[in-house]
Amino acid sequence: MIHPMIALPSQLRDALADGAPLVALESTIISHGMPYPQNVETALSVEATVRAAGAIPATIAVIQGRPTVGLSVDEIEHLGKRGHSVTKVSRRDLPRCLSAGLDGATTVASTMILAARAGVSVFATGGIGGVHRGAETSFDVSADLEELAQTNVAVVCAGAKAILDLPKTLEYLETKGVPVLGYQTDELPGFYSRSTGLPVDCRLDSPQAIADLMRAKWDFDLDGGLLITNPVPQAHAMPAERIDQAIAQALQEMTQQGVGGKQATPFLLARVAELTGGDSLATNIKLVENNARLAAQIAVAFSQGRSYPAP
Ligand code: PSU
Ligand code: MN
Repeated sequence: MIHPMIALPSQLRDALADGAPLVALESTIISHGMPYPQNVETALSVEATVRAAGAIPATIAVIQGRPTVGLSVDEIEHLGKRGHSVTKVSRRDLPRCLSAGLDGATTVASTMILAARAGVSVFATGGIGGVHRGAETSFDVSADLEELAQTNVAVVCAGAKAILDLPKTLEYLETKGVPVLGYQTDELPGFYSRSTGLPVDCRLDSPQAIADLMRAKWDFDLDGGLLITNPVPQAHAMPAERIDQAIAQALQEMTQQGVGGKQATPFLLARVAELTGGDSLATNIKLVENNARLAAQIAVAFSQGRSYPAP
């Protein structure tokens, strides 16, 4: 069940053997998604949130070429301090990172891969990557979407990042057969804001109902992930016009400066944080914590075994 190349601390190995609820957490959000020291503070508070909700956190990265599930505080601090100088590792970057013994911060896509190889079924992040605006000319579609199509992990997020083309992202997920669930909402959340006016395919109101749907999917050998979208709490949401304006300016600057490829998402997140005077960063931190709490509740329900009626 656990891939032999995965490194994990013995407490996590024992917890997995006991069927305890684990929640995977990514590391690109630490190195590339937020500035130091807020990135490290957030990574640690997110782990504490998972524990408080009764599950066990496992932050994931590649450490000196070892695919590692369950980073130490020192390893989290190391990735946070190195920031953009750590390699951002998605699916295509994993082989090089492993063969050269490098450190790598894992994106949603590669975190899903490592989680699945360790037998962790639930993963909390901020927002997934998706289809970028202008993808019809740039072809920029995040590898996160292909991973959701094929790897059996449920990803809890606050929607796709608002810097993206959300209708196209939803179309892509539909084509790939990825269920997009709304937790206590009928609408796709807008990451920094609570709603987008776009429908999710299914609203579910309890962690148990989500755990049941996950189990039914995988019991029937429908391989691939699920997207569980969880709106940012009202008290921390940003007004849509304010954030949209900052995103529009950041996108324009990105085009002018010729930024693209794997730098696109980190550039946009950092620029939007500057343009909003740090408000988008504060919202980002709150929504990740909120997702960690829901992911822990889903992991607890999922660990209790099948509760939907036997077919
Ligand atoms: N969500 C955040 N901040 C982030 C990311 C997600 O709140 O920094 C990261 C994730 O690791 C995601 C990546 O997988 O951005 C997407 O990058 P790209 O668009 O290059 O696939
Ligand atoms: Mn991309």
